[in-house]
Amino acid sequence: MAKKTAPTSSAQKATSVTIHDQQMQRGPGGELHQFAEGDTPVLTTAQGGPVADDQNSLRVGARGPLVVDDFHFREKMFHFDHERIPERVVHARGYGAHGYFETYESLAQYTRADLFQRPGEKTPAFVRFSTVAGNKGSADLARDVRGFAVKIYTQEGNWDLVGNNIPVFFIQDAIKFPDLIHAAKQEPDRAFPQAQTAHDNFWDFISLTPESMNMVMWIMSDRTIPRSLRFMEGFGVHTFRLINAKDESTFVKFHWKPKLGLQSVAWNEAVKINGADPDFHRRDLWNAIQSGNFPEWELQLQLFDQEFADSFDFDVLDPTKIIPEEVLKPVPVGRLVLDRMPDNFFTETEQVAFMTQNVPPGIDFSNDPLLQGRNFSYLDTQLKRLGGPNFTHLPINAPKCPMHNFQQDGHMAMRNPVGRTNYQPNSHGEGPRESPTRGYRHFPAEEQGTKARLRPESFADHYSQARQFYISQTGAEQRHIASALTFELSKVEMPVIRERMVSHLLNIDETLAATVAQKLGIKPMPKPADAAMPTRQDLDPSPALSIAGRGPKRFEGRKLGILVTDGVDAKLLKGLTDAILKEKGVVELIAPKVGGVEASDGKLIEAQHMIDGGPSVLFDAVALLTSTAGIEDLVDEAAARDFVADAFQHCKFIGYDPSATPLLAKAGLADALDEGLIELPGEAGLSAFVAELGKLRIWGREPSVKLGKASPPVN
Ligand code: HDE
Repeated sequence: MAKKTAPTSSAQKATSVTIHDQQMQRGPGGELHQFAEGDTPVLTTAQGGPVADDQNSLRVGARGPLVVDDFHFREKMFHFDHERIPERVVHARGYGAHGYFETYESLAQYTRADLFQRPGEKTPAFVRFSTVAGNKGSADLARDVRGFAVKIYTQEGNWDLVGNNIPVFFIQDAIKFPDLIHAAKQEPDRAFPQAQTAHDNFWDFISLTPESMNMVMWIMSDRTIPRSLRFMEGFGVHTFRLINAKDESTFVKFHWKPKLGLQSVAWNEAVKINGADPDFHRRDLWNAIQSGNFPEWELQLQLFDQEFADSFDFDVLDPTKIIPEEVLKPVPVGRLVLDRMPDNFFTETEQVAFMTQNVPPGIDFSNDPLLQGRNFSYLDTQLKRLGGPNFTHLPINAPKCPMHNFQQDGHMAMRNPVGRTNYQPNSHGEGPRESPTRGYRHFPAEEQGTKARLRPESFADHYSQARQFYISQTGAEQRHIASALTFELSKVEMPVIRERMVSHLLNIDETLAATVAQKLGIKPMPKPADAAMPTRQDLDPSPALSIAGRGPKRFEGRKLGILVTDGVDAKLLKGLTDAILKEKGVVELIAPKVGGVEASDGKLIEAQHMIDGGPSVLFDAVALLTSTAGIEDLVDEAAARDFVADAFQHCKFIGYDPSATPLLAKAGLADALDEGLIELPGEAGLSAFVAELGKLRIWGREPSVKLGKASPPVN
């Protein structure tokens, strides 16, 4: 038996690796693999040639020039030089996961879409969440709309529902999209700010675009700073059509409702999370799925006919409007479960190509001008990003149902029709043919009118739903909107833009306008903006629009951070950990040293974070399980004080062992009498604490801690 030689180390001169027959094994496809050592496969070039030395380039003499014979070096470098593809022009930063969609009951009455026919059927899906404005490397907790793009691989073709976590949009006509995005992204001369709308260009465009006012209320609310991608709603935004086997149409709006409820962070917290963990959202999704806690959303449909559309307060084709859930109740029809992370981020999440025009038979478009414009745009963007027309050959984009057509060739063609016939009709009777019965049939809508550049009058009310959104929020949520507006506009240099925004706010809510104006120092109050239509005062609040109203009321899927020191009461720590796990929550320990602490029973307990690296912003609630001896070292640590002070100002529940009192005092909380500060030892303390955690936050505390200078007065 021949001996093999170990591969060279970087320090060594090149020596050859002997490949013996017995080191070759067959892979699943029958292909031969060479093995260098044990199970280690032999490194090869892209051509499959085995590589002897990947540490040293080929040269003449030890200190001589490199030579062009080195095809391995040339190929490796060539490939590296071409690793980047253009990032998405919008939604560049994103994170995806695989899963499935499961249908509850047959929807045959409304749609012939194959995935909705059979109860309990599971259809594979891929979801990509994203921010909009930031570049690929920007931080996760930017104040921004989140993309919620779902690709469902149905048996009759891929369905892409390319939605957002907000059900309305900024503009009514796709022709304004390039302007909106130019204004939102970094300003072109200075290339900042990154992933922020807090700058002149954005608010200049917005203040000159009254149709965006409803969306402005949504983006200034906590919806744009979600705690987790798992705690967000998703919306198809536009009105679509469902078409049944009799070619009858029902209008539909698509909603994804998170099983774990809605939750957002405080703005001051978002800013700190971006520093402490810029990958906060992707890490959270990764950890949840890898630990078997699969996030889940229910698909709910708002279904309506032409009669409802004609009688509704607003035009259902206007994407700056919602149909309140209290007016038209969404019907649950299935669930989306994410249960597998991609094997490779680039291959799947980066190369996935969503296109609004990907609809299977049974789902059709409405005349929403934004949707129609999108149907035109997405194909172009994929060509630019993925470099050729064959991006549907990539496994992440390829349908998972049989497919046949005569499209051929082009860059990177990975499959071509086989045989002589690559056209139809043909005399050979070969190849696929169209099917009028099974094929996609567009809804035969009657259309007529004069060709012109128009905006319908029915799109003219820009303030009524903005007001409705605002009055549907809790007091805390309203304060957050005022703070967000004040913060963003405080970054705007041109006073005229700030004043113009206040003029718009006057058409939405006078108190809101007055609060923002006062905080910005605007005097005297400007006049309300000219409005094409007066703001309706008769729209009822819609409780479904409040995040607080949609909280989970339980701690499931949330994270408790426990600050521990040497001497931590082992029984208390175990009791608390068990109670949280029972609630299906997660516990992470923060200690002065990441190596851990010695508990009261002498056992070593490892921590996940060192105090500097595990600030309380990373957790939904915190507990301080210290000992009298252990607390001494912590009291003077700025990171420990911030841990407690931040948890308090971000309105989190804080459970504490009495030995932590000096630290509470250092954080300025000695006299804080608050239902959210709970002393822990004893069964009663523990269960009271865990029971309270389901409330997630005590927003009522906020006015007393005054988050940042921009906080408006409590009203
Ligand atoms: Fe997009 N949008 N969009 N958009 N959009 C893109 O396609 C566009 C709009 C949305 O995770 C691009 O592949 C136009 C609304 C998501 O890969 C591009 C208009 C909504 C994603 C594009 C809109 C969205 C995109 C850029 C105005 C919510 C990320 C990269 C009519 C309903 C998908 C790409 C992913 C991506 C065009 C407006 C959602 C350029 C022209 C409204 C979630 O084609």
